[in-house]
Amino acid sequence: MPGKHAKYVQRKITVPDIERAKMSLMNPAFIQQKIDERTVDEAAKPVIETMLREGIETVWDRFEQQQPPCRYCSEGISCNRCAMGPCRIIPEHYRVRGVCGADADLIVARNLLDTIATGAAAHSDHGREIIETLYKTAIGEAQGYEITDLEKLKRIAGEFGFETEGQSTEEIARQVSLALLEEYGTIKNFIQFTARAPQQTQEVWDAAGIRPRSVDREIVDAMHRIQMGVGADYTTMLAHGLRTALGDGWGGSLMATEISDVMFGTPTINQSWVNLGVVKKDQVNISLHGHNPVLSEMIVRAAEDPGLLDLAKSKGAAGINLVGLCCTGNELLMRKGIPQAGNHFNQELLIATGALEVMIIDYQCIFPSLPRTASCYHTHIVSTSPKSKVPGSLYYGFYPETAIDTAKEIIRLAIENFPNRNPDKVLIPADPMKVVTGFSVEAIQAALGGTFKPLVDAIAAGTIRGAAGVVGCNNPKVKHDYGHVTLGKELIKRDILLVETGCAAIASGKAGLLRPEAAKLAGPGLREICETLGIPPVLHMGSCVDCSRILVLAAELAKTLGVGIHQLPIAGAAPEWYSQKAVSIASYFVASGVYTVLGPMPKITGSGNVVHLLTEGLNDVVKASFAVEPDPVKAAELIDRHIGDKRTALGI
Ligand code: SF4
Ligand code: MSK
Repeated sequence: MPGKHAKYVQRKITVPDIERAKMSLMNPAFIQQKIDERTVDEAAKPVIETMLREGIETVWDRFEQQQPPCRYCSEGISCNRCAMGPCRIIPEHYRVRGVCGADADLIVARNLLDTIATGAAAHSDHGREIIETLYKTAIGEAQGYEITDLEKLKRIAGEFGFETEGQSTEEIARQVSLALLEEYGTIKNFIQFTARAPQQTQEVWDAAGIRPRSVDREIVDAMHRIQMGVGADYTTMLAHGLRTALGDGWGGSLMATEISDVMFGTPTINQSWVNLGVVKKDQVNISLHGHNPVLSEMIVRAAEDPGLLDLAKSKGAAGINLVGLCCTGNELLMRKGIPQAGNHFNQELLIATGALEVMIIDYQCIFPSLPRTASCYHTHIVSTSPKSKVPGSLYYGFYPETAIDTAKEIIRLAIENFPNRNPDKVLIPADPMKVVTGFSVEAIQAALGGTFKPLVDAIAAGTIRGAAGVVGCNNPKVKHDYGHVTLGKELIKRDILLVETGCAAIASGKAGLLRPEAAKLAGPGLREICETLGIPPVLHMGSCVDCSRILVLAAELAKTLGVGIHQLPIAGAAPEWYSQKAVSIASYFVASGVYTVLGPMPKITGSGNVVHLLTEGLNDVVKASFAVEPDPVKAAELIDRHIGDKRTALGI
């Protein structure tokens, strides 16, 4: 296979802290303290213990090695943007401007705009690849793909004014995919899907001058502004950050979600399992890690191939077990009920179960060090995207034209690797936790009887006080899953319905909050609604790009109520965020009118003006703002108070 390269040969992983941990084996209290500091995920704990004892490095070890962090970088007042620098703002040493003359406000705003644009680009480029696959499917050049949700495809065609009557499915798909690809650089000066927002929200954008003109244009404009000698006013830099993020939320991400639904099916409510216990001792285990369902959907199909199942049996395996990780996993869990091994900080631990034959990665949120971890086991890391070739992995370039063939080749590699498993190293640490998933906007609407009115009525009556979108990642600055789970429990207790995506949703799943039985942890109103409908109090809405589903849901609720999104008793939260993508998500939530509370502090504290603008000033611009609260109990109080204020303003 062209481009493939040999598996990384790993020297023994040794780092001082790990060595200390190994030496402390005689001190079980040391090991226990480390585990307790690191996670609340019960299935993860025995695996972390094994990795500590074996001296296998994890994200937590690397985090400890990086302490203490640079103060200037942490506050956002270091700049490495041009060759006159690097520069730092150190007021106590009279260094109040970089070499070019940029002050703290500008340096902080410029760094933040860079971060937002990076996140928006990642989501949107992912969306573009899915649309390109739809186009190739339409013209007969993609192998194994089909159009699954024709109704949604026609609905989108209608939004662009295309006639679908009498047209073949392929022709509609061709027209829609070309129209969506054009949205990346459209000259009509607005992104079509922004028209899905309530009129009042669109008016806010137009008054602020932040309705996105096209996906790529706002990202390129952001890159232009952060070039030395362009953007000089922190306020316009931040306003452009909101515009860029809106191009992600109502553009790149929403297109990714919609076309993934068209191709692979709009999720419906279904049941599955999560945590590291989904790995099976007697089967060939393959994990799918990353974000893009274009690859993983084909792996799912290829894994059903009778020839491959026979091959697995001939190697002594009872079958082929696919498990998800991060957002590729979320996509499969939502649509296919494929079990999910965990979220971001479970990726190294999954390898350390010793029972994983292959970890397939596409892109985003993948630790570049995974081959180092895998070298301690028999696991192969298989990278598949030319954008994300990881040194030490086996590279199988994945392209829609040869999708099924490549998928089968990777599965064959996993099967051939099964006999190399060392049974003495296998550690399947827990029984899997049941989850109910698949809450697309359409599935929620169907569960409510075809209209959002019952939900709006329940909110108006106060049975449900409001809703919160809890999203985002894991970050070693927060104990793994503690922020998500604590915030979730605190909010449902207050009769606030949760909609979740990404690693937040999986944290809730592992903690049992995605089961209808979790209704007993909710306040009386929410509990009653959940028990009547047989749904959990925390609804899993999908992957990171599916935060766009939360926007669409908010838009539908606002339209049903006849208000702008900013008037709804809703909020957003990202208690353990780490990624640039999460910054873009939080920014498009706020720009769409959703008050959003972050856990870890963004790198902005070096500018009081920027902090003030983001936490207060934006209320005058987009009628919503950010807050930062690392303590999830206090974050719940902030959200509760905000929802109370919005209810009062609505007179409900
Ligand atoms: Fe320094 Fe200005 Fe260059 Fe940044 S852009 S490195 S602040 S001279
Ligand atoms: S995977 S962006 S760690 S949610 Fe989408 Fe999780 Fe955050 Fe990645």
